[in-house]
Amino acid sequence: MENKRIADILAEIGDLLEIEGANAFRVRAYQAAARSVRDMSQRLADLVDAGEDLSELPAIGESTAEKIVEIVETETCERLEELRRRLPRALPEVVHVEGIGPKKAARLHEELGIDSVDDLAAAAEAGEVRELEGFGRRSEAKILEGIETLRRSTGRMLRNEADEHVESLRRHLESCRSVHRWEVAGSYRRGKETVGDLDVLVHAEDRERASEEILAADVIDDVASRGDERITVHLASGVQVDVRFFEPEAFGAALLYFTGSKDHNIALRRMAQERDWKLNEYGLFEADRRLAGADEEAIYRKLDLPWIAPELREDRGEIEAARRDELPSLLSLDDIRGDLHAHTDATDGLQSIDEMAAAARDRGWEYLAITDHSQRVRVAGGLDDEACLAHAARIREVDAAHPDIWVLAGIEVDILEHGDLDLAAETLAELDWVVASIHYHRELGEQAMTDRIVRAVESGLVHALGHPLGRMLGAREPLRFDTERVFAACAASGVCVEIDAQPERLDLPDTHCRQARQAGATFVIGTDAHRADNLDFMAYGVQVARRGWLGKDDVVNTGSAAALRRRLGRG
Ligand code: DGT
Ligand code: CA
Ligand code: CA
Ligand code: ZN
Repeated sequence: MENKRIADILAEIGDLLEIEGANAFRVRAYQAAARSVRDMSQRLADLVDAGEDLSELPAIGESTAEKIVEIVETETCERLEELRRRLPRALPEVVHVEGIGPKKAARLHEELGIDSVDDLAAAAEAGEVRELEGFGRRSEAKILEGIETLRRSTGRMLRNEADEHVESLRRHLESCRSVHRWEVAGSYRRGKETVGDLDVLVHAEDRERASEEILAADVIDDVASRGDERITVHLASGVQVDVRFFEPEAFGAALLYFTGSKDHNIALRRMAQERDWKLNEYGLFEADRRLAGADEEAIYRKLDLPWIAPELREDRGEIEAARRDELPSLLSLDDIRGDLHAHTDATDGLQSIDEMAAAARDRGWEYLAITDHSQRVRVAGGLDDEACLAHAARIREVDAAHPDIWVLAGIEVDILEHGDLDLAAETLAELDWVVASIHYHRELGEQAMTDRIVRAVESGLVHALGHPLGRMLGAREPLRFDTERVFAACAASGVCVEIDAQPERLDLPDTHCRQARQAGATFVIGTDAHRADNLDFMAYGVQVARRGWLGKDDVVNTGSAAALRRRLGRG
């Protein structure tokens, strides 16, 4: 049982309780617990097996802890089954459409008999939704857009979900005595922001035995096909895993082929053909003679290329760059020396300043900026000027108590509708680090949106533009604005462009990273952590940066605390 499924069940209970009009406190408790579970880096099922007290975990109370144990043991929970018996089955599905909360879902069900996303699409297309009080033409159009986004994303996992599955597979494959070597290829290895299925390559001398061992995994739900070369299975979550067997002399060629991307492979194969060679998943061949195949590097070398990092293999100019020996020297996770975007329990985070600081220090980082929300974000208990300054004073106390890490007093200040900032200039000037982000008024025209962001960037009060596109993968479309103008403004004003590393955001996306770099911008990778173990999201941000061709020098938080102090004029 993986964390994601536990989280989905808790979230569904919360949604159904809200539809029923249950006490708001209880609804929020389930939603907070669901989010907490979803972002947790440890496997809850392991903690349950070990008999740990789950109520010690952030946002998990005693009754939720009991439910989690029940879910791990029975794969469901009586509370959920009971709610489902009373309420229409498909409501939780409808709630996943952007702009539809549990209340609206309940009304759509009562008044139009909508029981599924398909029903909703049909009703919206027929113009029935706009007739309902409180919906209207615009929200009908938004619903259709939301359904589009949802449909496009179905079947793809976020990076943290993919990691959870890979971790389950790793535990199992390492216990299979006949499996001598295994690697995950495909989009997972290329570090793509979402992953469709997992492509696993295996070397085993005795394939028959290895297959038996592999198929004994309890994470495997069903076996779709089984042959001598390849096994296809589905995990309980529905994720497909293709396992392919290769011999050592072909393993590098297989890794290259199945890492892709397809376009990168095609370009390489063309280079081989120009030399009258053949490149496939078994090797690089001249007639029947294998020129290379055991490792990727040798194949690239034969083609007169240096090894190309998987994150770059998208046929976006990497082969040309490799040929000219101009591949970027990519950033790596070890280069990161701090995080400049984190929340605490002063707003919608789950842990204290002290706990966050200790966790950052435990990762060997030299600094951490605490950037809670400003007042406009009411749902998160955003801070007004007075509360912000009081919070800054507390952050500085914690900083003084931790001589081994610099805890910066910061804020994630909202960019208001016309580009004003949500806190007074005098307040912001008191702080060490200001991230400016958009959370509301997302529907402006492109011109107005561009002006708004540029105005905030040019205010002289902000250090970073937070999650610039404002997208949520599979759930919310990006804001529409002139990215070129905004990145140029960031470059000119010395405002860092953030790569928000939350797996559901990964914002900026890779292609925009390249565009922003072209415009001369500098970057910061922020975890946007809402709890201590979210600091691990940094790895996802680094992956995006690598896919965006960024090097160490492009990213501010690869510098030392001393360098950051100098940059901020606090030397
Ligand atoms: P995904 O799973 O949708 O996130 O994306 P990928 O890139 O993992 O794609 P997938 O799983 O369909 O195939 C894995 C790799 O196998 C792909 O990146 C390149 C290689 N591959 C698959 N089909 C072809 C093909 O028809 N031609 C070539 N050259 N390569 C292929
Ligand atoms: Ca794949
Ligand atoms: Ca595949
Ligand atoms: Zn934010």
